[in-house]
Amino acid sequence: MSLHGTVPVLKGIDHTVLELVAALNDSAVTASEGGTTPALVKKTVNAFTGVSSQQTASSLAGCVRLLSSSTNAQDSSAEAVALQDSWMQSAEQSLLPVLRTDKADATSALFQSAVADFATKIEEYLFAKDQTFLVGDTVTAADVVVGSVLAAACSLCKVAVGQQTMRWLQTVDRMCQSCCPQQATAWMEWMEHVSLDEKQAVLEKPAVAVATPLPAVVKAAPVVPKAAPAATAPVSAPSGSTSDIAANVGDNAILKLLAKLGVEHTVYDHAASMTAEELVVNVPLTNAKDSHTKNLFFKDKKHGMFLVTVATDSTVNTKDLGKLLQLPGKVNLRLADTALLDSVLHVKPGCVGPLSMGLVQDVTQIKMVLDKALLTKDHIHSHPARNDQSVVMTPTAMKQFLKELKVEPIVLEFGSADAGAVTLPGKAPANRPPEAKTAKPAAAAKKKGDAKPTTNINKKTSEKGQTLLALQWKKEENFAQWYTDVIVLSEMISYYDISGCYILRPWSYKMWELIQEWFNAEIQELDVENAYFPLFVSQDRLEKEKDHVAGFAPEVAWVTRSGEGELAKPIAVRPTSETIMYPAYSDWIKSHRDLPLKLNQWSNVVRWEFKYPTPFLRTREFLWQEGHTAHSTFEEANETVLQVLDLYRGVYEDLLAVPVIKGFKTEKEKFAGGYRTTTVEAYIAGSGRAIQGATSHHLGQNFGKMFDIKFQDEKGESQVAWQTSWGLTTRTIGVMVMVHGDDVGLVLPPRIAPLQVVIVPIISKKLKSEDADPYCLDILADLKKIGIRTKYDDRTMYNPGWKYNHWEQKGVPVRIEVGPRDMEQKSVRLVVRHDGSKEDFAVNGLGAVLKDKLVEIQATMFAKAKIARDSHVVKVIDWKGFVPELEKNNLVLTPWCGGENEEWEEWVKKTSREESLKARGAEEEDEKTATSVAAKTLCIPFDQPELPAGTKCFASGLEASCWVLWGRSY
Ligand code: 87F
Repeated sequence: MSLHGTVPVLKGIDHTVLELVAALNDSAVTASEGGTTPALVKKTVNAFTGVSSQQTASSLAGCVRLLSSSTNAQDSSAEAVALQDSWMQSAEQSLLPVLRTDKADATSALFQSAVADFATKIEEYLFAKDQTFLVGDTVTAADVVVGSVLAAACSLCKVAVGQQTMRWLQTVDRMCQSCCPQQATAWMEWMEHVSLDEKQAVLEKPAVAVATPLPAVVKAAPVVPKAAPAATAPVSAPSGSTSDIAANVGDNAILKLLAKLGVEHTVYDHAASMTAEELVVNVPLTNAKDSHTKNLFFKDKKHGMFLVTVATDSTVNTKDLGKLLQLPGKVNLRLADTALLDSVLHVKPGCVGPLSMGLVQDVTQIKMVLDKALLTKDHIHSHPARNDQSVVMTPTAMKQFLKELKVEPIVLEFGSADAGAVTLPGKAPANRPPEAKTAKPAAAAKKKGDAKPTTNINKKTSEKGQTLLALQWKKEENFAQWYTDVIVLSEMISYYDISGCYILRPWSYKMWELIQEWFNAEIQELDVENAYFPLFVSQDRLEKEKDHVAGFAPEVAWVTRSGEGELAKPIAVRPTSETIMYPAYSDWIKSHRDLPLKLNQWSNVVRWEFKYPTPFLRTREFLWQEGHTAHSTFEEANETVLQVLDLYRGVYEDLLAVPVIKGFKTEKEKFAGGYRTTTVEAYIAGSGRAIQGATSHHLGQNFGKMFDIKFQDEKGESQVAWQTSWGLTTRTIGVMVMVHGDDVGLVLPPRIAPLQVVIVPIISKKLKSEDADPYCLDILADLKKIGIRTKYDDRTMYNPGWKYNHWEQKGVPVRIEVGPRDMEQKSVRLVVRHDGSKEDFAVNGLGAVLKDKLVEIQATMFAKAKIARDSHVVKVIDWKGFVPELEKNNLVLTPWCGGENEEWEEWVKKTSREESLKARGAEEEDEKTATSVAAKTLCIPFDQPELPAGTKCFASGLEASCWVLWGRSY
């Protein structure tokens, strides 16, 4: 059998596969045909010894394709093809995400679970063929490749394969042996080295970490199958080489600390487990006197923070904890949220443990509570700030560790719910191996009429093979978690180790560039020029006009050192640039001929906030544009303020398809340094909150006076300049995500989409990529020519289903599918992201159709968001109806006394907060929460409904002067 035809399918796969393909083409025969397969096997295995797991993973994917195309020759029934397709899809979905993560090393849980999935899929496939397919049949060169790769990958990451797969591997082995017995390869050695019985035993036993205390930090290391790979590794104690230790410990601050403190411990890897319950199931412990830990991090407004660590079979009753701890007065212990975990313990959810104390800057901030039962164990297993590893130590070592940190734990007795087995709904009892490891392949189970094997992993965590494939939270279920899922999964954001700082990946940065491009073109029309001012501001300058910074001072970040030395005077990092720019304005502006001066700068600013951060919405460093203009008259400045405000409306409504309400800020909410602040306010239905989109300030002459920005008018008289300032930040992007995203992921309005159209060829045995390529490339060229941001996804290692999912998560507005029938009919199928609609169109004239389609999508998305927003704006004329409407997630428009009656604004804020908390049965709010239940004024909308004479303010009962819009806000 010749494999020439498969070469193009492998295009884009790494060199290892190309090498394999070259070898296959050299041999061009199957093992059963008595060709050169042993040499091929040798080459194959050599290729996998010492290569990275990324290469292994991508090679596996290539091999799946090879196997599929070669097995097609044997069985082309619809059923076989469908099975092969589903096998391929599943294998690729499990392997390829791994390939794409930076965690892809052979010891990682992700890699292991991907290989396990791959092996399971082969098993399912073989079962589906009634145990005859490939077993005892002709062995193809592709089987040899897949077999070798599977053996190599399994031994690399120590995942055991199923019985049927073993039989198939043995058949492959036997065939190769009979063909050329002298050629011993690492793979064959492995095959011979471990008997089927042993492998079966491995299958029946769970992966167990045997906690043998070792003197040094030791980490499980991949066993490279140079000689005989250790197939029994899952039951062996963690072991590793010194270089592995260095490499792995080097990355982990806690492991480094343990080593530095000389605390005796061992480390092992396991499946990522978000909760203690999962750990118990995923990583059963052989020694009944060992225990994992269950950890709860609480915050109480009055009593501070508590890290509670108990044995997994102890129960913590939050209500009684205050009593147990003998806390005086009112106790309101609440579980800390992600942001607090991040800022104080520096860990992600699911990774908390007693060792987290090692990362805490000021341990006196936290009271550590330790379960007495843990101290009676032989060993305590706990996470080193990552939940796919555990550190094993004796209670004495744990105490030593805490002592070194100067942490004095409060030791308490907690009751046990049910000593021994913690059985969770749908999960295996603790003394049984995880079902995923022993489950019958789904196909086999189905055949026998069994119930579908239940997964042992909580829905909210990494399901095998789905780790990176789906959102874990629905938008309605948990909006904040959903948001985090969306921005991470769509590759917009990566987290960073400084709280409140995030990496903007190309997908989101491109959106910012599109905003910049549009905004730059618009401000150019207003004769605004771009410039750049320094990042730093001297203390003298910043504090010269104390009034300006007064309220903001706590947020200013200072540089106090360079290298080892202290700076003579600290310098501030710009939180905004008035104090940097206006002294220069004072120098530059002398005469009315120097006006107007209209400058804009694109930059980053730093505001060291202490409220919980939210990517894009509230971050310590953010990107923005800040415009600063100086004019000779009030009116001219006013015109600029309103022109820019309309550009902000344009960014939101026209680019981001997010409706906004324009208005004036009240005196209380305006920028204190200015005369009047205008704003655009958006509404986020998912959280029922409003958010300030951008502000444009009329500064009056305040800053002109402060910074001596004066000019001689035409009459030669000295005048103070009238100024404006205005800013728009990367918050725009977060608002757009929140407004449009759905339970699949991001949904992008076309004008802000880095890619507007993606072309996906439906490659199958009916359509080869070499045939699809010219067809799709022509479409690509046509669309690009007319300015549509288009990509042809011709990657061969991903199947169409994977690509659909990927681009949907990234929110690409339109997908073009090209299948064999489309090609025959010279058409394509368009699938629209925001509503899932599908329609076929002729290729001829497709560009024009798509141009219209994108405009239509943009308009429909805006209309949809506007309907959602409008349905949440209600009018209320008396106090009675106010809080109930807020509780319904509404923005509330009320008659307002305003003006000098500023104190009523504070009254509404305070009273609405109290009433809301009462309605919810809660006592108080965390002051750090970025999302208070109190109502704030959003704006006095420009667009005012009629206010009949004599209308009273809804709060004060005084004469109303206008309508004001209220809401809970970010
Ligand atoms: C934080 C620290 C120091 C906001 C701050 O809105 C100073 C400030 O002046 C500060 N946070 N502000 C107000 C910024 C006003 C204004 N600046 C130019 C804008 C638009 C762009």
